[in-house]
Amino acid sequence: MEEIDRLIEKSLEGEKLATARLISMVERGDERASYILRKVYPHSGKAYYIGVTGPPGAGKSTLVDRLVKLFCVNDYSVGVIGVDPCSPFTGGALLGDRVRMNIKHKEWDVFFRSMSAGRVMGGLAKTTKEASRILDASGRKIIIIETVGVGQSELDIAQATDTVLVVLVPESGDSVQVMKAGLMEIADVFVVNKADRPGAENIALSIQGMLDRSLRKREWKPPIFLTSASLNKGLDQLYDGVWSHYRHLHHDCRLETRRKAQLKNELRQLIEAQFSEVIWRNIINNSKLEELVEDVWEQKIDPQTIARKIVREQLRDTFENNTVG
Ligand SMILES: Nc1nc2c(ncn2[C@@H]2O[C@H](COP(=O)(O)OP(=O)(O)OP(=O)(O)O)[C@@H](O)[C@H]2O)c(=O)[nH]1
Ligand SMILES: [Mg+2]
Repeated sequence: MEEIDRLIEKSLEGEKLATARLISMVERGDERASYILRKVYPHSGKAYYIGVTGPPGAGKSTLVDRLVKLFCVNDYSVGVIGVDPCSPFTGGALLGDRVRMNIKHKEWDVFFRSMSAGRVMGGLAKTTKEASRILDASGRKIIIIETVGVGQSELDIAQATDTVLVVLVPESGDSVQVMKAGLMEIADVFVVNKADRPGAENIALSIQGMLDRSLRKREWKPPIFLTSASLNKGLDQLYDGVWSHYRHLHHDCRLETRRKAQLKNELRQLIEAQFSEVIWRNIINNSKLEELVEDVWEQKIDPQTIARKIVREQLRDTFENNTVG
């Protein structure tokens, strides 16, 4: 048996080290990555995916840490992926998180992994999804993905998980800001953390007000929990709240609908990525683009026509030479 097959087999049996090695390969864009993903895919899809997002420093990691413990106490195997959308230079904090969590959970069988933009080849969202599938196939029943809610990352987390926890703090400011961040739309469960500080009730009320005023018809009304992760307060209620969303998803094929919508998006992105790779392969190699610019500049041809022509030629060449990978 090939070494890679042995590694895959061990990971599927739940061995942590093998799983970690597979994830590393996928992360750095190893040539065996697509083989690995093809082999593990049929074994994935059994885990419950939970996303945790919110502003920097809201207490997400502390909260995840507490939730992990509750899942472990209840005999669930857990995998955690911490996503750092920032550059490798600011990635130090996350590594700190991971180490801290690892120490706390020495007694539990938890798989922790951090992903940072600086290390990952081929897109953080894509790699996070791939890594979580490997974890899923390795038998982790609960997969938690933590990401800082800045910009695109919170939308990505909604694309990759079954239940999204949006963590806010009393300082999160007025509700308008919450809405601007796009967090309102993706939240399945709201958490007002650091409830030991003043203003927690107020922010909970303004979230509630916004939910009530929201025009969108919702099958699920996102509950709001007040927690104090560092003081271990409100965690049991939150834990139950997460499971109630899980139960909601298991009625009327909602989970299936959600995951299929995610798959549709994923496929669209992958097809687009492959398509543009095929299109650009030769054009970039031949530095043909400059020549085309000259033609357009001299008004020999218009941009629309040339773009269409290029795509047509490129696709024809690709299929005739049978170079589609
Ligand atoms: N007062 C108070 N502090 C808290 C609470 N939860 C977490 N903290 C503190 O807030 C700080 C940030 O906590 P983290 O868990 O690292 O926050 P985070 O959201 O994961 O941070 P990033 O991943 O860097 O965005 C730490 O010093 C925690 O001890 C809480 O409920 N109350
Ligand atoms: Mg964190």
